[in-house]
Amino acid sequence: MAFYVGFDSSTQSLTATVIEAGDGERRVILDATIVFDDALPGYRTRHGVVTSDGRTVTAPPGMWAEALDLMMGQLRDAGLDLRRIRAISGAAQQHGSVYLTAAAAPILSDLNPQLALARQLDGAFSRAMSPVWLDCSTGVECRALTDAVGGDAALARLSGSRAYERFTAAQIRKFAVGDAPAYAQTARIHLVSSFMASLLCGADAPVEPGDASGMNLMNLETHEWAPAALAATAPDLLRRLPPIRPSWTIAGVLSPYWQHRYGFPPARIVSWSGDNPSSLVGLGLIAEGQLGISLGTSDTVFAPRTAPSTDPHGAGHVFGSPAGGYMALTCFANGSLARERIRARYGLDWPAFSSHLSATPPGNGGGLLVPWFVPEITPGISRPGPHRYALGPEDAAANVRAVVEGQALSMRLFSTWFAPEVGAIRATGGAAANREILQVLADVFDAPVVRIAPRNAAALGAALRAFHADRLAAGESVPWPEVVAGFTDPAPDGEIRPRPAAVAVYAGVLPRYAQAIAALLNG
Ligand code: ADP
Ligand code: XUL
Repeated sequence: MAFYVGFDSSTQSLTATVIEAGDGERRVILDATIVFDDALPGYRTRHGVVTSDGRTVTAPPGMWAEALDLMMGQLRDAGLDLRRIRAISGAAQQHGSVYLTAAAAPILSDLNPQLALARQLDGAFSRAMSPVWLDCSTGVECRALTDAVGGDAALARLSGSRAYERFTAAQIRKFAVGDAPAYAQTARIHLVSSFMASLLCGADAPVEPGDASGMNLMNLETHEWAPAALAATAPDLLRRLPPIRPSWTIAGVLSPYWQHRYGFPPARIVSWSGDNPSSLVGLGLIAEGQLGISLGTSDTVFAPRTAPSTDPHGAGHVFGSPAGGYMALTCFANGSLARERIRARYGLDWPAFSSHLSATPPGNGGGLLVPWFVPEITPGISRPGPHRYALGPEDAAANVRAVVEGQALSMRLFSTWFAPEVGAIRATGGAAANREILQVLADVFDAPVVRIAPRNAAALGAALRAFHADRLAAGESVPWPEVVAGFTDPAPDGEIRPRPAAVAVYAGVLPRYAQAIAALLNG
């Protein structure tokens, strides 16, 4: 049977998930991760990024390329029968952008298999560092875009979101205005996703509607670049953007570099998507009704939607779904980074963090924490600072509970616009390994939380998308429920049920937490 590879090029790491799929057995056969800070220390990232002035957050695109090269070597060495790989796709952190010179296209199409990939990319980048989703340095650019397009509501109707600092339009504008000569040298602006796909095909890959809707540049309904948004962003932008093609587009085949360097076959390369849209597929959320929560570097809450209706309060997004239709999403910057701040402050490892959660009561005896350790996306807070209420900073256990409760309450509060009632939650991301954290989510949302067996839903979603697109290209349209069947079923020990007494406590805490946030926003 055929193998399909899915990558997840996320903030802190690159994961590859290989599945076997077809008519018979369906299983995950390999799952490998390269952590950027550990494997590639020469790039001097911390948690995969470089933060300069607290607001400008970037990453070196050469690091992502080098990680891909390392990972392809690991797949070769894993003892897989590479010849059975039929198609490859991927997911990447959303919104980040990669700026290529005119020299990039010939470099990518003519890579020397004797030499490492990253060494050959000199001259390919017109912007050395790529802005990533944690960046919040583009307030001025967001205002200019909003004014030009006719206000927050008009931009949200057009593109699925009001202007956001991390979205690609504002980042492109900052570069075009701040470094016009380098912008003039830019022949192509890729998303991280389409950049990675281009490395695999050795040619320019398209973007797809799921990830393109994180740019503030695409008309969400027609899936075309929106002329008004392009004009308000930067001069002569259209020719610098890749075409938008359906998510199941075959972007090309694996280039000779990978074939000769590692012995891969000319597998089909399917358009890469964003990590959240890909997680939607990897969690099996292909029909309305269930909620997904990803506890990665960011925390995100999302759900599939048939209509593109946006958040009336402007705090969330609507993206295209790579399975067709739409998805609603709310994103929090203070996810794992905030949990790790608390963990580091009290010198805890994850088991000790979990023990503190188990030893403290739901509601935390009234102690609350609004966990804005870094500038927050939802709600938009540019001046960070955690805010404690009836909570002493010296009590490690109470602070552990408070950070997790504050995050779960925020997730509940800011997802009611698309999920007023929650039937069940499917969880993924590094922190979904932590049962005690998931228990707090189950109690706050009053809904069971299930995990699926594969660890990384974004990479699994990419492998499933590769399978779907490969079959489609061969003339067989496999319905999505069949694509995900057998891969996204709840893990045997996976379900965490809400506890009625805790649910009642949180029903009382939620309005208090909402008031605290409202006061901070007004103050
Ligand atoms: P991303 O895909 O955004 O790079 P991941 O989904 O891989 O991030 O999650 C990485 C994070 O998971 C780490 O930064 C760490 O904080 C968190 N993590 C890992 N194990 C645990 C655990 N047992 N409990 C809580 N958090 C954990
Ligand atoms: C979503 C977002 C983050 C990144 C993280 O809008 O900004 O979840 O995709 O990888």
